[in-house]
Amino acid sequence: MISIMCVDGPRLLKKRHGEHAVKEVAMAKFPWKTTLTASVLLAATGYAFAQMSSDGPMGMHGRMQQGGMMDRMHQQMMQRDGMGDHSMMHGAQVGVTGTPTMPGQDAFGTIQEIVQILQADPKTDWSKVNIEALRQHLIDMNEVTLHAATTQRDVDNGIEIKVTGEGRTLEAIKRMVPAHVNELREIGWNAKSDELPNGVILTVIASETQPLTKLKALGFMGIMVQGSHHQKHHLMMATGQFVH
Ligand SMILES: [Cu+2]
Repeated sequence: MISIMCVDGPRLLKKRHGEHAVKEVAMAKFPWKTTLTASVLLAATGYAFAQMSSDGPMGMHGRMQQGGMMDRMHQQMMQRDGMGDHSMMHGAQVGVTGTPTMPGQDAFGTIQEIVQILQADPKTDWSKVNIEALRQHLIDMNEVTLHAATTQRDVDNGIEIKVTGEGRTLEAIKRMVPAHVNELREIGWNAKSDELPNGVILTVIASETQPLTKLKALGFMGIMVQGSHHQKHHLMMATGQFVH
Protein backbone atom coordinates (compact mmCIF):
# COMPACT_ATOMS: atom_id res chain seq x y z
CA MET A 1 0.00 0.00 0.00
CA ILE A 2 2.91 2.31 0.67
CA SER A 3 3.97 1.81 -2.91
CA ILE A 4 0.73 3.38 -4.13
CA MET A 5 1.58 6.58 -2.31
CA CYS A 6 4.93 6.79 -4.07
CA VAL A 7 3.27 6.56 -7.48
CA ASP A 8 2.27 10.21 -7.20
CA GLY A 9 5.85 11.39 -7.75
CA PRO A 10 7.27 14.67 -6.46
CA ARG A 11 5.06 17.00 -8.51
CA LEU A 12 1.87 16.17 -6.66
CA LEU A 13 3.64 15.64 -3.36
CA LYS A 14 4.24 19.38 -3.02
CA LYS A 15 0.51 19.87 -2.49
CA ARG A 16 0.31 17.40 0.35
CA HIS A 17 0.58 18.00 4.08
CA GLY A 18 0.67 16.14 7.36
CA GLU A 19 1.75 12.64 8.22
CA HIS A 20 3.23 11.67 4.86
CA ALA A 21 5.69 14.58 4.85
CA VAL A 22 8.76 12.59 5.91
CA LYS A 23 8.23 9.88 3.31
CA GLU A 24 7.54 12.47 0.64
CA VAL A 25 10.83 14.26 1.22
CA ALA A 26 12.63 10.94 1.01
CA MET A 27 10.83 9.98 -2.19
CA ALA A 28 11.44 13.37 -3.79
CA LYS A 29 15.18 12.71 -3.91
CA PHE A 30 14.64 10.08 -6.58
CA PRO A 31 13.67 10.75 -10.17
CA TRP A 32 9.93 10.13 -10.25
CA LYS A 33 10.05 7.81 -13.28
CA THR A 34 12.33 5.46 -11.36
CA THR A 35 10.03 5.68 -8.37
CA LEU A 36 7.04 4.93 -10.55
CA THR A 37 8.66 1.86 -12.11
CA ALA A 38 9.65 0.55 -8.72
CA SER A 39 6.14 1.18 -7.45
CA VAL A 40 4.52 -0.67 -10.32
CA LEU A 41 6.81 -3.62 -9.63
CA LEU A 42 5.97 -3.47 -5.95
CA ALA A 43 2.28 -3.34 -6.73
CA ALA A 44 2.59 -6.33 -9.06
CA THR A 45 4.43 -8.25 -6.35
CA GLY A 46 1.74 -7.23 -3.90
CA TYR A 47 -0.84 -8.54 -6.29
CA ALA A 48 0.88 -11.90 -6.61
CA PHE A 49 1.09 -12.09 -2.84
CA ALA A 50 -2.56 -11.11 -2.40
CA GLN A 51 -3.52 -13.90 -4.78
CA MET A 52 -1.47 -16.46 -2.86
CA SER A 53 -2.70 -15.37 0.55
CA SER A 54 -6.49 -15.42 0.10
CA ASP A 55 -8.55 -18.60 -0.49
CA GLY A 56 -5.91 -19.67 -2.94
CA PRO A 57 -3.90 -18.17 -5.74
CA MET A 58 -7.04 -17.32 -7.66
CA GLY A 59 -9.16 -16.49 -4.62
CA MET A 60 -11.85 -13.89 -5.04
CA HIS A 61 -10.41 -11.82 -2.24
CA GLY A 62 -7.08 -11.52 -4.00
CA ARG A 63 -8.66 -10.51 -7.26
CA MET A 64 -10.81 -7.87 -5.58
CA GLN A 65 -7.82 -6.38 -3.80
CA GLN A 66 -6.03 -6.35 -7.10
CA GLY A 67 -8.94 -4.57 -8.77
CA GLY A 68 -9.05 -1.89 -6.10
CA MET A 69 -5.32 -1.35 -6.14
CA MET A 70 -5.17 -1.14 -9.90
CA ASP A 71 -8.13 1.25 -10.00
CA ARG A 72 -6.38 3.58 -7.60
CA MET A 73 -3.11 3.43 -9.50
CA HIS A 74 -5.00 4.05 -12.68
CA GLN A 75 -6.79 7.09 -11.29
CA GLN A 76 -3.59 8.57 -9.93
CA MET A 77 -1.75 8.09 -13.20
CA MET A 78 -4.56 9.60 -15.21
CA GLN A 79 -4.73 12.61 -12.90
CA ARG A 80 -1.04 13.28 -13.24
CA ASP A 81 -0.24 12.53 -16.85
CA GLY A 82 -3.41 12.10 -18.79
CA MET A 83 -2.76 9.17 -21.10
CA GLY A 84 1.02 9.44 -20.77
CA ASP A 85 1.67 6.39 -18.64
CA HIS A 86 -1.37 4.40 -19.64
CA SER A 87 0.67 1.83 -21.52
CA MET A 88 2.88 1.33 -18.48
CA MET A 89 -0.18 0.77 -16.35
CA HIS A 90 -1.47 -1.94 -18.65
CA GLY A 91 1.99 -3.43 -18.87
CA ALA A 92 1.80 -4.07 -15.13
CA GLN A 93 -1.74 -5.39 -15.38
CA VAL A 94 -0.89 -8.14 -17.85
CA GLY A 95 2.16 -9.14 -15.83
CA VAL A 96 4.94 -7.79 -18.04
CA THR A 97 7.49 -8.14 -15.29
CA GLY A 98 9.53 -10.76 -17.15
CA THR A 99 7.85 -13.70 -15.40
CA PRO A 100 4.97 -15.44 -17.19
CA THR A 101 2.09 -16.59 -14.98
CA MET A 102 -0.37 -18.34 -17.33
CA PRO A 103 -0.33 -22.16 -16.85
CA GLY A 104 -1.52 -22.82 -20.42
CA GLN A 105 -4.16 -25.33 -19.39
CA ASP A 106 -6.65 -24.97 -16.54
CA ALA A 107 -6.30 -28.47 -15.04
CA PHE A 108 -2.52 -28.15 -15.22
CA GLY A 109 -2.75 -24.82 -13.40
CA THR A 110 -5.10 -26.25 -10.75
CA ILE A 111 -2.72 -29.12 -10.03
CA GLN A 112 0.29 -26.82 -10.04
CA GLU A 113 -1.38 -24.56 -7.47
CA ILE A 114 -2.23 -27.50 -5.19
CA VAL A 115 1.29 -28.95 -5.45
CA GLN A 116 2.76 -25.53 -4.58
CA ILE A 117 0.46 -25.27 -1.54
CA LEU A 118 1.49 -28.76 -0.38
CA GLN A 119 5.19 -28.08 -0.95
CA ALA A 120 4.98 -24.80 0.95
CA ASP A 121 3.43 -26.50 3.99
CA PRO A 122 6.01 -28.30 6.17
CA LYS A 123 3.14 -30.26 7.78
CA THR A 124 2.20 -31.95 4.48
CA ASP A 125 2.00 -35.72 4.97
CA TRP A 126 3.42 -36.98 1.69
CA SER A 127 2.45 -40.57 2.57
CA LYS A 128 -1.19 -39.47 2.09
CA VAL A 129 -0.83 -37.15 -0.89
CA ASN A 130 -2.47 -38.41 -4.08
CA ILE A 131 -2.25 -35.96 -6.95
CA GLU A 132 -3.52 -38.61 -9.38
CA ALA A 133 -6.87 -38.64 -7.50
CA LEU A 134 -7.17 -34.91 -8.12
CA ARG A 135 -6.23 -35.38 -11.77
CA GLN A 136 -8.98 -38.01 -12.18
CA HIS A 137 -11.48 -35.59 -10.63
CA LEU A 138 -10.39 -32.84 -13.01
CA ILE A 139 -10.97 -35.24 -15.91
CA ASP A 140 -14.47 -35.87 -14.45
CA MET A 141 -15.04 -32.13 -14.28
CA ASN A 142 -14.00 -31.71 -17.88
CA GLU A 143 -16.35 -34.49 -19.00
CA VAL A 144 -19.33 -33.20 -17.01
CA THR A 145 -18.77 -29.54 -17.84
CA LEU A 146 -18.03 -29.90 -21.54
CA HIS A 147 -19.34 -33.26 -22.77
CA ALA A 148 -22.49 -34.20 -20.82
CA ALA A 149 -25.77 -33.85 -22.73
CA THR A 150 -28.58 -32.11 -20.85
CA THR A 151 -32.30 -31.80 -21.36
CA GLN A 152 -34.22 -29.58 -19.00
CA ARG A 153 -37.96 -29.53 -18.41
CA ASP A 154 -40.35 -27.88 -15.97
CA VAL A 155 -41.92 -29.92 -13.19
CA ASP A 156 -44.30 -28.72 -10.49
CA ASN A 157 -42.54 -25.64 -9.02
CA GLY A 158 -39.13 -26.84 -10.12
CA ILE A 159 -36.94 -28.13 -12.89
CA GLU A 160 -35.78 -31.57 -13.90
CA ILE A 161 -32.59 -32.03 -15.91
CA LYS A 162 -31.58 -35.28 -17.58
CA VAL A 163 -27.80 -35.40 -17.67
CA THR A 164 -26.54 -38.14 -19.94
CA GLY A 165 -23.43 -39.42 -21.67
CA GLU A 166 -21.36 -42.44 -22.62
CA GLY A 167 -18.13 -44.06 -21.50
CA ARG A 168 -15.88 -41.77 -19.48
CA THR A 169 -18.52 -39.01 -19.57
CA LEU A 170 -21.14 -41.33 -18.06
CA GLU A 171 -18.76 -42.41 -15.27
CA ALA A 172 -18.06 -38.77 -14.47
CA ILE A 173 -21.78 -37.85 -14.42
CA LYS A 174 -22.53 -40.71 -12.00
CA ARG A 175 -19.72 -39.65 -9.68
CA MET A 176 -20.17 -35.90 -9.75
CA VAL A 177 -23.87 -35.10 -9.97
CA PRO A 178 -25.12 -37.15 -6.94
CA ALA A 179 -22.14 -35.89 -4.90
CA HIS A 180 -23.02 -32.34 -5.81
CA VAL A 181 -26.67 -32.87 -4.90
CA ASN A 182 -25.48 -33.70 -1.36
CA GLU A 183 -23.59 -30.41 -1.31
CA LEU A 184 -26.68 -28.54 -2.49
CA ARG A 185 -28.81 -30.09 0.22
CA GLU A 186 -26.26 -29.05 2.81
CA ILE A 187 -26.62 -25.42 1.75
CA GLY A 188 -30.41 -25.68 1.95
CA TRP A 189 -31.43 -26.43 -1.61
CA ASN A 190 -34.32 -28.79 -2.32
CA ALA A 191 -32.49 -31.09 -4.76
CA LYS A 192 -32.27 -34.81 -5.54
CA SER A 193 -30.77 -37.08 -8.15
CA ASP A 194 -32.05 -40.36 -9.57
CA GLU A 195 -30.11 -42.87 -11.62
CA LEU A 196 -30.74 -43.45 -15.32
CA PRO A 197 -29.07 -46.20 -17.38
CA ASN A 198 -27.13 -43.53 -19.27
CA GLY A 199 -26.87 -40.78 -16.66
CA VAL A 200 -28.84 -39.14 -13.87
CA ILE A 201 -31.94 -37.01 -13.45
CA LEU A 202 -31.32 -33.91 -11.37
CA THR A 203 -34.43 -32.38 -9.82
CA VAL A 204 -34.40 -29.02 -8.06
CA ILE A 205 -37.53 -27.54 -6.47
CA ALA A 206 -37.89 -23.78 -6.15
CA SER A 207 -37.88 -22.02 -2.79
CA GLU A 208 -38.01 -18.48 -1.47
CA THR A 209 -34.24 -18.13 -1.84
CA GLN A 210 -34.03 -20.06 -5.12
CA PRO A 211 -37.08 -18.99 -7.14
CA LEU A 212 -38.20 -20.91 -10.20
CA THR A 213 -37.18 -18.20 -12.68
CA LYS A 214 -33.67 -18.30 -11.31
CA LEU A 215 -33.44 -22.12 -11.38
CA LYS A 216 -34.57 -22.14 -15.01
CA ALA A 217 -31.97 -19.55 -15.88
CA LEU A 218 -29.16 -21.32 -14.02
CA GLY A 219 -29.78 -24.68 -15.68
CA PHE A 220 -27.46 -27.62 -15.15
CA MET A 221 -24.09 -25.89 -14.93
CA GLY A 222 -25.35 -22.86 -13.04
CA ILE A 223 -26.62 -25.27 -10.40
CA MET A 224 -23.41 -27.35 -10.42
CA VAL A 225 -21.25 -24.33 -9.59
CA GLN A 226 -23.23 -23.50 -6.42
CA GLY A 227 -21.53 -23.79 -3.04
CA SER A 228 -18.18 -22.54 -1.86
CA HIS A 229 -16.26 -25.73 -1.07
CA HIS A 230 -15.26 -26.85 -4.51
CA GLN A 231 -11.68 -25.53 -4.48
CA LYS A 232 -11.17 -26.70 -0.90
CA HIS A 233 -12.31 -30.15 -1.96
CA HIS A 234 -9.56 -30.22 -4.57
CA LEU A 235 -6.97 -29.76 -1.84
CA MET A 236 -8.68 -32.43 0.25
CA MET A 237 -8.68 -34.86 -2.71
CA ALA A 238 -4.98 -34.27 -3.22
CA THR A 239 -4.29 -35.01 0.43
CA GLY A 240 -6.45 -38.16 0.50
CA GLN A 241 -9.14 -36.65 2.78
CA PHE A 242 -11.99 -36.52 0.28
CA VAL A 243 -13.19 -39.03 -2.25
CA HIS A 244 -15.96 -38.27 -4.70
CU1 LIG B 1 -13.66 -30.05 -8.91
